[in-house]
Amino acid sequence: MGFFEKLKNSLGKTKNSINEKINNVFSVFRKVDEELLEELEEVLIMSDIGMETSVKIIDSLRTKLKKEKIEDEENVKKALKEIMQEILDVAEPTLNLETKPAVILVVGVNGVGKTTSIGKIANNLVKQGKKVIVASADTFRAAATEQLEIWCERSKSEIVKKPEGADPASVVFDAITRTREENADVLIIDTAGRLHNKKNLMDELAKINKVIDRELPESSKEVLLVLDAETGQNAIMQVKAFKETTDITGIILTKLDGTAKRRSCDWNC
Ligand SMILES: Nc1nc2c(ncn2[C@@H]2O[C@H](COP(=O)(O)OP(=O)(O)O)[C@@H](O)[C@H]2O)c(=O)[nH]1
Ligand SMILES: [Mg+2]
Repeated sequence: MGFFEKLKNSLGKTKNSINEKINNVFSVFRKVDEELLEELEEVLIMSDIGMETSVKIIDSLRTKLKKEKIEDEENVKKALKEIMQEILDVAEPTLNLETKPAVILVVGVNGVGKTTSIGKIANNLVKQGKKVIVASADTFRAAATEQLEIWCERSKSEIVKKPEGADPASVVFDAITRTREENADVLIIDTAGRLHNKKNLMDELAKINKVIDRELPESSKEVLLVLDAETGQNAIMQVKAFKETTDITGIILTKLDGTAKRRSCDWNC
């Protein structure tokens, strides 16, 4: 993926316009001058990168262009890319998946986007050539497993499931067995998120964690808490609740596109 492509993807709402706007500025490129730098700064600010960061990026660009005596369009673009890459850190967020197998446990309340995010992660990992097993430990509703199955088909990863109502930790146990048999690279675990029965949910997660730690003590383990970007204050409550039982290693922020309530295929296909 090209740099601006990555940037587009990481900026949610602004994604369609930034590439175009930067190209527009360069399409009338004549020479390096304050006007050019101001226009670029404006594009960045308008693209929600934030005033402070935008100013920082352009200040660095100004210094670099001067110091390295860069005057042609191509190298100005290149310098801008490098600086943005450094300051925005738009490289793919890296998961610690050093061991084989590695485990990703995905937690969060109902409807935040756990299953959807798992579909995307599985897809990315498979594209990188990894073998992925997905455990459907949301056994609360049969529909949850069906939804995950669709994502697994799309991403070409294998699902391990049990009938509705089965013990989630036992699904995880089976999935670990399957991961070993298949010599898979990554095991991703989908979990239930109903909070109206918080104690049950947390007990369930504790049990899942126990199985992972017992069966795969040497494995890298990411515990990703999924939060809906539109949740506001309640997100803090959610972090607190999950932190009690699980050592969260990362957060997935969903629905940054601001179009919640649409069905999965509308925004992703
Ligand atoms: N607009 C938008 N919708 C999302 C996103 N992630 C998930 N959804 C939708 O939110 C709903 C719940 O997602 P799901 O993955 O089933 O959540 P789960 O209950 O945490 O597994 C579905 O309709 C998804 O299509 C996102 O990033 N943007
Ligand atoms: Mg789900």
